[in-house]
Amino acid sequence: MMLAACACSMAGAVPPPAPYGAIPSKRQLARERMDLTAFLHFNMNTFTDKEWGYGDENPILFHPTAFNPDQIVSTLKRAGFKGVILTCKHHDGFCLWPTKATDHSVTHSSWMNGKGNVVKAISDACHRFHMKFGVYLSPWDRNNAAYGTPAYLPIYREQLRELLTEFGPIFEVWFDGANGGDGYYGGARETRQIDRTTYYHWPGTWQMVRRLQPGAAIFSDVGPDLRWVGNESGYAATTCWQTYDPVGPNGGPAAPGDSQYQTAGVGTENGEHWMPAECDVSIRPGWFYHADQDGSVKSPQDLMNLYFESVGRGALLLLNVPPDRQGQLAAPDVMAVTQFGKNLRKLFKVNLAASARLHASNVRGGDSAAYGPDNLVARQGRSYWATDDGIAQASLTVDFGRSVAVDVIRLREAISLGQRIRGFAIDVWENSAWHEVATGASIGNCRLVRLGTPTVTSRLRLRITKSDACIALAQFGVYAGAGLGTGVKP
Ligand code: FUL
Repeated sequence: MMLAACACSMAGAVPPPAPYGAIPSKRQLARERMDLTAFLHFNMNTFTDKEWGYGDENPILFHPTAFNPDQIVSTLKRAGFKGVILTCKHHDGFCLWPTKATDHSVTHSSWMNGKGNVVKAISDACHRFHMKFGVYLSPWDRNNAAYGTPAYLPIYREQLRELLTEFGPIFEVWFDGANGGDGYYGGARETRQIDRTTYYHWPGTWQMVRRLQPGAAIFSDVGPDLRWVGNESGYAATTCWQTYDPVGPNGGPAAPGDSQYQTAGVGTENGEHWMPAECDVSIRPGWFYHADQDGSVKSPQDLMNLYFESVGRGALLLLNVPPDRQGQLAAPDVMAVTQFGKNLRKLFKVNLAASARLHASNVRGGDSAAYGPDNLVARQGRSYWATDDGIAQASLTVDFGRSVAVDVIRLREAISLGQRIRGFAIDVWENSAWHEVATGASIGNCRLVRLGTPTVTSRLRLRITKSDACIALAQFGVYAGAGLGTGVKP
């Protein structure tokens, strides 16, 4: 008894690693844990077969024939998505809820005699299916007569206020970067340009989000919580830092619309701001549903590749699955996301490292209970393997005790302590020697390594080759490809 008590108090005495550099806020941490979310591009364009409406569309055209929010949300839930973001207003200005801030909304649609409310229906379905709900409210409004003048800002903010106060908790607010150009503008039919840095008073708008929905992550080209990855194809750079310091034109402050195509995918190593990348991509060629694209839906294997190139590089995947004119997900999309979800679950079902013997070359303070490698395979909790201060290179050996087919390795840093690791390598034991099979630089929230060629081995080794502070790794997973075309077929 005495001894056990003594060991406990000694374990408690080893202090945790100090955080390093920029660290995530609570809302960013919660958002990063979601990994996979869905975008719903569903609005006027669905009915006009367009991608960008001009703003002069007659509201009566919005008329889903069999709107079924439960079908949409439950399909995505079953496939493993953790939340959905709805295009409550796209660039054409049509609002999917009965807003008081413009007449251009469902109130003037023939659908449900003007009594429909898509935002409420989808957010209610999300609550029913335990999915999180987020909103996209296009800053650019090609319908509104006031767009381009100072009178538009209060209108935009009022729409945002309604969205943030009438539909329960919001997990993400998506601010698009497309800004100004030609449009209907209340009948003026002209081109209007705005100064994207000053026009929307972004700091004030973001403050409003903070006040009304403190848990919501704010996305834009330049954060502040999540950054655009710089492409709409769904991939992050192979090395993708969680930190990013966007720079505006001429070195000034950066605003949404200041697309940083070249730098956003990589981020800023050791940057000042924690701002992980989000990869938005559509399951179809377009963002909105077009019947003639039913044959061009991405396959489950395409989706798996996207997952590896986004989530697997420390970014988030926001996959657009656009409802059709009925107001449901179309059959090819349902099939693709459902199979993708099954494949994902199958792939990550058994962590081979959980039943292996793990040995770390260094354990912080020698305290295995608090910082030992077994924490890497713990199912729950926020525990991690950590090394002593000053130990920035270390190795972890995984002994399976038998030959196993290995295809995918998943690493996660303890990101609440910042992004620390700058280099790693994976070795497999073959012919009585270690052979390096993969290397990388960034880990962050998640790093997936596909070994590519079938690898049957009894031992595996992870080497952290470079870290800016002592190592704090939260997860080490080893998975067989399960015949999913990711490599080994066991
Ligand atoms: C872009 C928009 O212009 C597209 O229509 C779409 O909404 C995409 C997600 O963002 O900037």
